Amino acid sequence: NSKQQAYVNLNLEDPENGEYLLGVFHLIPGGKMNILQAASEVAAESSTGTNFKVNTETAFSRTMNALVYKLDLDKNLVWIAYPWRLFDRGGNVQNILTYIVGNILGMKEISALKLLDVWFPPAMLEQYDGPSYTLDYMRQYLGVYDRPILGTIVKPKMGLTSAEYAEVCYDFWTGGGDFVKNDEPQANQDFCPYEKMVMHVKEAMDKAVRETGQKKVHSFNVSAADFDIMIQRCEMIRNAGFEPGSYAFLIDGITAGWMAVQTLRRRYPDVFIHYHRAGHGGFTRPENPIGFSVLVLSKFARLAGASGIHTGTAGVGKMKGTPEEDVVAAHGILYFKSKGHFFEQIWTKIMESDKDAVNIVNEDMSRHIILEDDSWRGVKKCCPIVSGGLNPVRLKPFIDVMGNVDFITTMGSGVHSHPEGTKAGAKALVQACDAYLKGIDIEEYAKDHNELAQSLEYFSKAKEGV
Ligand code: RUB
Ligand code: MG
Repeated sequence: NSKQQAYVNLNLEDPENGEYLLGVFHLIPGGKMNILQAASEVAAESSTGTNFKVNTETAFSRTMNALVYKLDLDKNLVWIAYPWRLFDRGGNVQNILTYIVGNILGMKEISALKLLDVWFPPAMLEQYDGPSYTLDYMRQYLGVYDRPILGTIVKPKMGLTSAEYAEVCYDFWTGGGDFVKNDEPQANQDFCPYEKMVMHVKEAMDKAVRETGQKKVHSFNVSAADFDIMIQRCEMIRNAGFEPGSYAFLIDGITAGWMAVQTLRRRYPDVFIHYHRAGHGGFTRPENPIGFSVLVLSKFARLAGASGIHTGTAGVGKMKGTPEEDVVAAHGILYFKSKGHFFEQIWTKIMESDKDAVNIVNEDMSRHIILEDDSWRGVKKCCPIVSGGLNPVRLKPFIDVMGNVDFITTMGSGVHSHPEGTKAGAKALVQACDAYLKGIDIEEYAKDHNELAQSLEYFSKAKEGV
Protein backbone atom coordinates (compact mmCIF):
# COMPACT_ATOMS: atom_id res chain seq x y z
CA ASN A 1 0.00 0.00 0.00
CA SER A 2 1.04 3.62 -0.21
CA LYS A 3 2.00 3.81 3.44
CA GLN A 4 4.51 1.07 2.84
CA GLN A 5 5.82 2.73 -0.30
CA ALA A 6 6.38 5.93 1.63
CA TYR A 7 7.74 4.58 4.91
CA VAL A 8 9.52 1.34 4.02
CA ASN A 9 12.76 0.90 2.16
CA LEU A 10 14.24 -2.50 2.71
CA ASN A 11 17.01 -1.62 0.27
CA LEU A 12 18.13 1.50 2.09
CA GLU A 13 21.80 1.83 1.28
CA ASP A 14 24.09 2.34 4.22
CA PRO A 15 21.72 3.46 7.00
CA GLU A 16 24.80 4.47 8.98
CA ASN A 17 25.69 7.13 6.42
CA GLY A 18 25.23 9.84 9.03
CA GLU A 19 21.84 11.14 7.95
CA TYR A 20 19.72 8.98 10.21
CA LEU A 21 19.12 8.23 13.82
CA LEU A 22 18.56 4.47 13.91
CA GLY A 23 16.31 2.50 16.21
CA VAL A 24 15.44 -1.17 16.70
CA PHE A 25 12.02 -2.11 18.03
CA HIS A 26 10.46 -5.31 19.19
CA LEU A 27 7.06 -5.13 17.53
CA ILE A 28 4.01 -7.36 17.67
CA PRO A 29 1.20 -6.00 15.53
CA GLY A 30 -2.23 -5.46 16.98
CA GLY A 31 -5.39 -6.45 15.08
CA LYS A 32 -5.04 -7.89 11.61
CA MET A 33 -1.95 -6.11 10.41
CA ASN A 34 1.24 -7.91 9.50
CA ILE A 35 4.51 -6.70 10.96
CA LEU A 36 5.49 -4.68 7.90
CA GLN A 37 2.16 -2.87 7.85
CA ALA A 38 2.34 -2.13 11.55
CA ALA A 39 5.97 -1.02 11.24
CA SER A 40 5.11 1.39 8.46
CA GLU A 41 2.37 2.88 10.66
CA VAL A 42 4.94 3.30 13.43
CA ALA A 43 7.44 4.94 11.06
CA ALA A 44 4.76 7.27 9.74
CA GLU A 45 3.39 8.31 13.14
CA SER A 46 6.88 8.90 14.50
CA SER A 47 8.00 11.12 11.62
CA THR A 48 5.75 12.90 9.14
CA GLY A 49 2.56 10.89 8.87
CA THR A 50 -0.77 10.06 10.40
CA ASN A 51 -3.37 7.31 9.92
CA PHE A 52 -4.47 8.46 6.42
CA LYS A 53 -2.41 9.91 3.63
CA VAL A 54 -2.78 13.69 3.68
CA ASN A 55 -2.91 15.97 0.67
CA THR A 56 -0.70 18.57 2.28
CA GLU A 57 2.53 16.57 1.84
CA THR A 58 5.23 18.11 -0.26
CA ALA A 59 8.18 16.66 -2.09
CA PHE A 60 10.39 17.92 0.73
CA SER A 61 8.18 16.68 3.56
CA ARG A 62 8.47 13.21 2.05
CA THR A 63 12.25 13.32 2.41
CA MET A 64 11.69 13.57 6.16
CA ASN A 65 9.80 10.27 6.29
CA ALA A 66 11.21 7.69 8.70
CA LEU A 67 11.98 4.43 6.92
CA VAL A 68 11.61 0.85 8.01
CA TYR A 69 14.82 -0.58 6.59
CA LYS A 70 15.17 -4.06 8.06
CA LEU A 71 13.01 -6.77 9.62
CA ASP A 72 13.67 -9.92 11.57
CA LEU A 73 10.46 -11.89 11.25
CA ASP A 74 11.57 -14.66 13.61
CA LYS A 75 12.29 -12.29 16.47
CA ASN A 76 9.70 -9.65 15.61
CA LEU A 77 12.33 -6.97 15.25
CA VAL A 78 12.03 -3.85 13.16
CA TRP A 79 14.77 -1.37 12.26
CA ILE A 80 13.75 2.24 11.55
CA ALA A 81 15.88 5.10 10.21
CA TYR A 82 14.82 8.64 11.15
CA PRO A 83 16.31 11.49 9.11
CA TRP A 84 17.83 13.45 11.95
CA ARG A 85 16.90 16.76 10.38
CA LEU A 86 13.43 15.94 11.73
CA PHE A 87 14.56 16.96 15.18
CA ASP A 88 14.50 20.34 16.86
CA ARG A 89 17.74 22.25 16.34
CA GLY A 90 19.63 23.04 19.49
CA GLY A 91 20.16 19.65 21.02
CA ASN A 92 16.67 18.95 22.36
CA VAL A 93 16.33 15.41 23.72
CA GLN A 94 12.65 15.64 24.68
CA ASN A 95 11.86 16.41 21.06
CA ILE A 96 13.47 13.19 19.83
CA LEU A 97 11.60 11.12 22.38
CA THR A 98 8.35 12.80 21.41
CA TYR A 99 8.81 11.25 17.99
CA ILE A 100 10.41 7.90 18.54
CA VAL A 101 8.67 6.78 21.73
CA GLY A 102 5.79 9.24 21.54
CA ASN A 103 2.30 8.62 20.14
CA ILE A 104 3.38 5.28 18.74
CA LEU A 105 3.33 3.61 22.16
CA GLY A 106 -0.42 4.19 22.28
CA MET A 107 -1.33 3.14 18.75
CA LYS A 108 -4.00 0.53 18.07
CA GLU A 109 -1.79 -1.05 15.41
CA ILE A 110 0.58 -2.53 17.96
CA SER A 111 0.21 -4.91 20.85
CA ALA A 112 3.91 -4.86 21.71
CA LEU A 113 6.35 -2.10 20.84
CA LYS A 114 9.59 -1.60 22.66
CA LEU A 115 12.55 0.48 21.55
CA LEU A 116 15.56 -1.69 22.37
CA ASP A 117 18.50 0.30 21.06
CA VAL A 118 19.31 3.56 19.30
CA TRP A 119 22.27 4.80 17.29
CA PHE A 120 23.23 8.46 16.91
CA PRO A 121 25.14 9.59 13.82
CA PRO A 122 28.29 11.65 14.46
CA ALA A 123 26.88 14.85 12.98
CA MET A 124 23.94 14.60 15.32
CA LEU A 125 26.12 14.13 18.39
CA GLU A 126 27.67 17.46 17.48
CA GLN A 127 24.35 19.15 18.25
CA TYR A 128 23.90 17.76 21.75
CA ASP A 129 25.59 18.80 24.95
CA GLY A 130 26.63 15.52 26.45
CA PRO A 131 27.93 15.56 30.04
CA SER A 132 30.13 18.36 31.28
CA TYR A 133 31.16 17.54 34.86
CA THR A 134 31.99 13.86 34.83
CA LEU A 135 32.95 11.06 37.17
CA ASP A 136 36.57 11.96 36.43
CA TYR A 137 36.12 15.39 37.99
CA MET A 138 34.43 13.85 41.00
CA ARG A 139 37.32 11.40 41.33
CA GLN A 140 39.80 14.28 41.21
CA TYR A 141 37.83 16.18 43.83
CA LEU A 142 37.61 13.20 46.17
CA GLY A 143 41.09 11.92 45.40
CA VAL A 144 39.54 8.49 44.80
CA TYR A 145 40.71 6.73 41.65
CA ASP A 146 40.81 2.98 41.62
CA ARG A 147 37.61 1.98 43.30
CA PRO A 148 33.90 2.76 43.09
CA ILE A 149 32.70 5.96 44.76
CA LEU A 150 31.07 4.69 47.94
CA GLY A 151 27.77 6.34 48.73
CA THR A 152 24.55 6.12 50.64
CA ILE A 153 20.95 7.27 50.47
CA VAL A 154 19.67 8.53 53.75
CA LYS A 155 16.96 6.30 55.22
CA PRO A 156 14.30 6.43 56.48
CA LYS A 157 13.36 7.72 53.07
CA MET A 158 11.33 10.43 54.67
CA GLY A 159 10.47 11.70 58.13
CA LEU A 160 13.78 12.83 59.59
CA THR A 161 14.12 16.47 60.55
CA SER A 162 16.82 18.44 58.80
CA ALA A 163 19.15 18.11 61.80
CA GLU A 164 18.55 14.36 62.07
CA TYR A 165 19.10 14.01 58.34
CA ALA A 166 22.45 15.78 58.53
CA GLU A 167 23.52 13.65 61.45
CA VAL A 168 23.06 10.53 59.34
CA CYS A 169 25.21 12.16 56.62
CA TYR A 170 27.88 12.96 59.20
CA ASP A 171 27.90 9.40 60.49
CA PHE A 172 28.28 8.00 57.00
CA TRP A 173 31.07 10.39 56.06
CA THR A 174 33.02 9.87 59.25
CA GLY A 175 32.69 6.12 58.75
CA GLY A 176 34.69 6.62 55.55
CA GLY A 177 31.94 7.03 52.92
CA ASP A 178 32.38 9.49 50.04
CA PHE A 179 28.97 10.42 48.78
CA VAL A 180 25.47 10.94 50.18
CA LYS A 181 22.35 11.41 48.13
CA ASN A 182 19.00 12.80 49.17
CA ASP A 183 16.46 10.10 48.67
CA GLU A 184 14.56 11.31 45.64
CA PRO A 185 11.33 12.38 47.40
CA GLN A 186 13.32 14.69 49.69
CA ALA A 187 12.14 18.20 48.92
CA ASN A 188 10.73 21.00 51.07
CA GLN A 189 8.60 19.03 53.55
CA ASP A 190 7.21 20.92 56.53
CA PHE A 191 9.13 18.76 59.02
CA CYS A 192 12.37 19.09 57.03
CA PRO A 193 12.54 22.49 55.34
CA TYR A 194 14.85 22.53 52.35
CA GLU A 195 16.97 25.46 53.37
CA LYS A 196 17.51 24.09 56.86
CA MET A 197 18.42 20.70 55.41
CA VAL A 198 21.03 22.35 53.17
CA MET A 199 22.49 24.34 56.07
CA HIS A 200 22.69 21.33 58.36
CA VAL A 201 24.29 19.23 55.63
CA LYS A 202 26.88 21.97 55.10
CA GLU A 203 27.78 21.96 58.80
CA ALA A 204 27.87 18.16 58.88
CA MET A 205 30.10 18.05 55.82
CA ASP A 206 32.51 20.68 57.17
CA LYS A 207 32.81 18.79 60.40
CA ALA A 208 33.31 15.44 58.68
CA VAL A 209 35.94 16.88 56.33
CA ARG A 210 37.82 18.44 59.26
CA GLU A 211 37.76 15.21 61.22
CA THR A 212 38.61 12.79 58.42
CA GLY A 213 40.83 14.95 56.24
CA GLN A 214 38.88 13.58 53.27
CA LYS A 215 36.70 15.42 50.76
CA LYS A 216 33.00 14.53 50.71
CA VAL A 217 30.12 15.00 48.25
CA HIS A 218 26.39 15.49 48.79
CA SER A 219 23.82 15.15 46.00
CA PHE A 220 20.81 17.41 46.58
CA ASN A 221 17.47 16.74 44.96
CA VAL A 222 16.60 19.93 43.08
CA SER A 223 13.51 18.51 41.33
CA ALA A 224 10.65 20.93 41.92
CA ALA A 225 7.21 22.12 40.88
CA ASP A 226 8.52 24.65 38.40
CA PHE A 227 11.65 26.02 36.81
CA ASP A 228 12.01 28.93 39.23
CA ILE A 229 11.88 26.77 42.33
CA MET A 230 14.36 24.30 40.84
CA ILE A 231 16.78 27.15 40.16
CA GLN A 232 16.16 28.66 43.60
CA ARG A 233 17.16 25.35 45.12
CA CYS A 234 20.32 25.21 43.04
CA GLU A 235 21.24 28.78 43.91
CA MET A 236 20.53 28.22 47.59
CA ILE A 237 22.99 25.32 47.55
CA ARG A 238 25.58 27.31 45.61
CA ASN A 239 25.28 30.19 48.04
CA ALA A 240 25.49 28.03 51.15
CA GLY A 241 29.28 28.07 51.09
CA PHE A 242 29.94 24.59 49.70
CA GLU A 243 33.24 24.05 47.97
CA PRO A 244 32.76 23.52 44.22
CA GLY A 245 32.84 19.78 43.63
CA SER A 246 31.31 18.97 47.02
CA TYR A 247 27.72 19.16 45.86
CA ALA A 248 25.79 17.51 43.04
CA PHE A 249 22.30 18.27 41.74
CA LEU A 250 19.91 15.33 41.66
CA ILE A 251 17.07 15.54 39.19
CA ASP A 252 14.37 12.91 38.91
CA GLY A 253 14.60 12.96 35.15
CA ILE A 254 11.48 11.00 34.24
CA THR A 255 9.06 12.67 36.65
CA ALA A 256 10.63 16.13 36.36
CA GLY A 257 11.31 15.77 32.66
CA TRP A 258 14.11 16.05 30.15
CA MET A 259 13.89 19.84 30.04
CA ALA A 260 14.85 19.93 33.68
CA VAL A 261 17.84 17.66 33.02
CA GLN A 262 19.04 19.74 30.10
CA THR A 263 18.42 23.00 31.93
CA LEU A 264 20.66 21.88 34.76
CA ARG A 265 23.35 20.67 32.37
CA ARG A 266 23.38 24.00 30.57
CA ARG A 267 23.13 26.28 33.59
CA TYR A 268 25.55 24.38 35.77
CA PRO A 269 28.32 22.83 33.66
CA ASP A 270 30.53 22.86 36.75
CA VAL A 271 28.19 20.62 38.78
CA PHE A 272 27.68 16.85 38.71
CA ILE A 273 24.14 16.30 37.38
CA HIS A 274 22.72 13.17 39.00
CA TYR A 275 19.84 11.65 37.00
CA HIS A 276 17.55 9.56 39.20
CA ARG A 277 15.02 7.61 37.15
CA ALA A 278 11.98 6.93 39.39
CA GLY A 279 9.19 5.53 37.24
CA HIS A 280 11.46 4.06 34.58
CA GLY A 281 10.10 0.57 35.29
CA GLY A 282 6.84 1.60 33.61
CA PHE A 283 8.78 1.73 30.32
CA THR A 284 11.78 -0.49 30.84
CA ARG A 285 10.71 -3.64 32.68
CA PRO A 286 11.22 -6.68 30.47
CA GLU A 287 7.74 -8.01 31.16
CA ASN A 288 6.27 -4.73 29.94
CA PRO A 289 5.91 -5.14 26.16
CA ILE A 290 5.55 -1.42 25.50
CA GLY A 291 8.21 1.20 26.18
CA PHE A 292 11.98 1.35 25.82
CA SER A 293 15.02 -0.34 27.29
CA VAL A 294 17.34 0.75 30.10
CA LEU A 295 20.01 1.16 27.42
CA VAL A 296 17.86 3.60 25.46
CA LEU A 297 17.04 5.62 28.57
CA SER A 298 20.69 5.70 29.56
CA LYS A 299 21.95 6.70 26.11
CA PHE A 300 19.52 9.61 26.04
CA ALA A 301 20.64 10.67 29.52
CA ARG A 302 24.21 10.83 28.21
CA LEU A 303 23.13 12.74 25.12
CA ALA A 304 21.23 15.21 27.33
CA GLY A 305 24.30 15.75 29.47
CA ALA A 306 23.57 13.96 32.74
CA SER A 307 26.86 13.38 34.58
CA GLY A 308 25.48 10.10 35.89
CA ILE A 309 22.30 8.03 35.75
CA HIS A 310 21.09 5.01 37.69
CA THR A 311 21.58 1.94 35.54
CA GLY A 312 20.52 -0.81 37.93
CA THR A 313 22.21 -3.57 39.86
CA ALA A 314 22.00 -6.25 37.17
CA GLY A 315 19.84 -8.39 39.44
CA VAL A 316 22.35 -8.32 42.33
CA GLY A 317 20.19 -5.87 44.32
CA LYS A 318 16.47 -5.53 45.04
CA MET A 319 15.29 -4.19 41.71
CA LYS A 320 14.51 -6.26 38.67
CA GLY A 321 17.36 -6.23 36.20
CA THR A 322 19.80 -8.47 34.37
CA PRO A 323 23.41 -8.13 33.23
CA GLU A 324 22.18 -8.22 29.62
CA GLU A 325 20.17 -5.12 30.35
CA ASP A 326 21.95 -3.18 33.10
CA VAL A 327 25.59 -3.87 32.32
CA VAL A 328 25.11 -3.20 28.62
CA ALA A 329 23.52 0.13 29.59
CA ALA A 330 26.31 0.98 32.04
CA HIS A 331 28.96 0.26 29.42
CA GLY A 332 26.94 2.10 26.79
CA ILE A 333 27.23 5.36 28.70
CA LEU A 334 30.69 4.96 30.17
CA TYR A 335 32.80 4.25 27.12
CA PHE A 336 33.54 6.08 23.88
CA LYS A 337 32.71 2.98 21.96
CA SER A 338 30.22 0.43 23.14
CA LYS A 339 28.34 -2.52 21.82
CA GLY A 340 24.69 -2.03 22.60
CA HIS A 341 22.04 -4.68 22.09
CA PHE A 342 22.20 -4.09 18.33
CA PHE A 343 24.33 -1.06 17.49
CA GLU A 344 27.90 -0.19 18.18
CA GLN A 345 27.68 3.41 19.31
CA ILE A 346 30.75 5.56 18.87
CA TRP A 347 30.37 8.69 20.95
CA THR A 348 32.59 10.89 18.88
CA LYS A 349 32.19 13.75 16.52
CA ILE A 350 34.50 15.54 14.17
CA MET A 351 35.30 19.09 15.18
CA GLU A 352 36.04 21.79 12.61
CA SER A 353 39.57 22.18 13.83
CA ASP A 354 41.68 21.66 16.90
CA LYS A 355 41.44 25.37 17.65
CA ASP A 356 37.66 25.22 17.99
CA ALA A 357 37.95 22.28 20.29
CA VAL A 358 40.37 24.15 22.52
CA ASN A 359 37.98 27.09 22.73
CA ILE A 360 35.17 24.87 23.84
CA VAL A 361 37.40 23.28 26.42
CA ASN A 362 38.19 26.67 27.89
CA GLU A 363 34.71 28.07 27.84
CA ASP A 364 32.73 25.41 29.58
CA MET A 365 34.55 22.76 31.52
CA SER A 366 35.55 21.01 28.30
CA ARG A 367 32.48 19.66 26.66
CA HIS A 368 34.58 17.45 24.49
CA ILE A 369 37.71 15.65 25.35
CA ILE A 370 40.58 14.56 23.25
CA LEU A 371 40.68 10.97 22.11
CA GLU A 372 43.66 9.01 20.89
CA ASP A 373 43.13 10.33 17.41
CA ASP A 374 43.54 14.09 17.53
CA SER A 375 40.98 14.88 14.87
CA TRP A 376 38.11 13.38 16.85
CA ARG A 377 36.36 14.60 19.96
CA GLY A 378 34.12 12.52 22.17
CA VAL A 379 30.91 13.07 24.05
CA LYS A 380 32.12 12.68 27.60
CA LYS A 381 31.31 9.71 29.78
CA CYS A 382 28.17 9.45 31.85
CA CYS A 383 28.64 7.61 35.10
CA PRO A 384 26.56 4.56 36.04
CA ILE A 385 25.02 5.02 39.48
CA VAL A 386 24.27 1.72 41.08
CA SER A 387 21.66 1.60 43.77
CA GLY A 388 18.71 -0.34 45.01
CA GLY A 389 19.18 -3.02 47.60
CA LEU A 390 22.96 -3.34 47.49
CA ASN A 391 24.93 -3.94 50.67
CA PRO A 392 28.62 -4.51 51.48
CA VAL A 393 28.29 -8.25 50.83
CA ARG A 394 26.90 -7.60 47.36
CA LEU A 395 29.63 -5.14 46.33
CA LYS A 396 32.10 -7.69 44.93
CA PRO A 397 29.43 -9.75 43.12
CA PHE A 398 28.28 -6.55 41.49
CA ILE A 399 31.81 -5.47 40.48
CA ASP A 400 32.27 -8.93 38.98
CA VAL A 401 29.25 -8.64 36.71
CA MET A 402 30.00 -4.99 35.92
CA GLY A 403 33.57 -5.77 34.97
CA ASN A 404 34.95 -2.48 36.31
CA VAL A 405 34.89 -0.09 39.29
CA ASP A 406 33.82 3.01 37.36
CA PHE A 407 30.56 3.70 39.10
CA ILE A 408 29.02 5.40 42.09
CA THR A 409 27.19 3.07 44.41
CA THR A 410 24.59 4.35 46.83
CA MET A 411 23.44 1.87 49.44
CA GLY A 412 20.52 2.75 51.66
CA SER A 413 19.51 -0.24 53.76
CA GLY A 414 22.94 -1.72 53.00
CA VAL A 415 24.43 0.89 55.32
CA HIS A 416 21.70 2.01 57.72
CA SER A 417 20.60 -1.52 58.65
CA HIS A 418 23.97 -2.24 60.22
CA PRO A 419 23.29 -3.36 63.81
CA GLU A 420 25.71 -0.76 65.15
CA GLY A 421 24.33 2.09 63.04
CA THR A 422 25.27 4.17 60.04
CA LYS A 423 28.89 4.89 60.91
CA ALA A 424 29.60 1.19 61.36
CA GLY A 425 27.65 0.54 58.15
CA ALA A 426 29.93 2.93 56.29
CA LYS A 427 33.00 1.27 57.78
CA ALA A 428 31.72 -2.13 56.71
CA LEU A 429 31.25 -0.81 53.18
CA VAL A 430 34.79 0.60 53.08
CA GLN A 431 36.13 -2.69 54.44
CA ALA A 432 34.22 -4.67 51.84
CA CYS A 433 35.76 -2.47 49.17
CA ASP A 434 39.25 -2.82 50.68
CA ALA A 435 38.86 -6.59 50.73
CA TYR A 436 37.97 -6.50 47.05
CA LEU A 437 40.93 -4.26 46.20
CA LYS A 438 43.32 -6.49 48.12
CA GLY A 439 41.87 -9.60 46.50
CA ILE A 440 40.98 -11.06 49.90
CA ASP A 441 37.83 -13.07 50.37
CA ILE A 442 35.27 -11.05 52.30
CA GLU A 443 34.75 -13.76 54.95
CA GLU A 444 38.48 -13.91 55.53
CA TYR A 445 38.79 -10.12 55.72
CA ALA A 446 35.90 -9.97 58.20
CA LYS A 447 37.91 -12.03 60.70
CA ASP A 448 39.79 -8.93 61.78
CA HIS A 449 37.33 -6.28 60.60
CA ASN A 450 34.54 -6.17 63.07
CA GLU A 451 32.08 -3.90 61.27
CA LEU A 452 32.30 -6.04 58.15
CA ALA A 453 31.81 -9.18 60.23
CA GLN A 454 28.64 -7.70 61.76
CA SER A 455 27.41 -6.67 58.32
CA LEU A 456 28.05 -10.16 56.94
CA GLU A 457 26.18 -11.70 59.79
CA TYR A 458 23.28 -9.29 59.55
CA PHE A 459 22.79 -9.63 55.80
CA SER A 460 23.15 -13.39 55.85
CA LYS A 461 20.33 -13.70 58.39
CA ALA A 462 18.07 -10.70 57.85
CA LYS A 463 15.12 -11.20 55.57
CA GLU A 464 14.26 -8.55 53.03
CA GLY A 465 10.86 -7.05 53.63
CA VAL A 466 10.69 -8.02 57.30
C1 RUB B 1 17.82 2.72 47.06
C2 RUB B 1 17.07 3.93 46.61
C3 RUB B 1 17.04 4.25 45.17
C4 RUB B 1 16.44 3.17 44.30
C5 RUB B 1 16.82 3.41 42.87
O1 RUB B 1 17.73 2.45 48.45
O2 RUB B 1 16.55 4.68 47.36
O3 RUB B 1 16.24 5.37 44.95
O4 RUB B 1 16.69 1.94 44.72
O5 RUB B 1 16.80 2.26 42.08
P1 RUB B 1 18.22 1.04 49.02
P2 RUB B 1 17.62 2.28 40.72
O6 RUB B 1 19.72 0.95 48.78
O7 RUB B 1 17.86 1.02 50.49
O8 RUB B 1 17.49 0.00 48.25
O9 RUB B 1 19.02 2.68 41.04
O10 RUB B 1 17.52 0.87 40.19
O11 RUB B 1 16.97 3.28 39.81
MG1 MG C 1 15.42 6.13 46.48
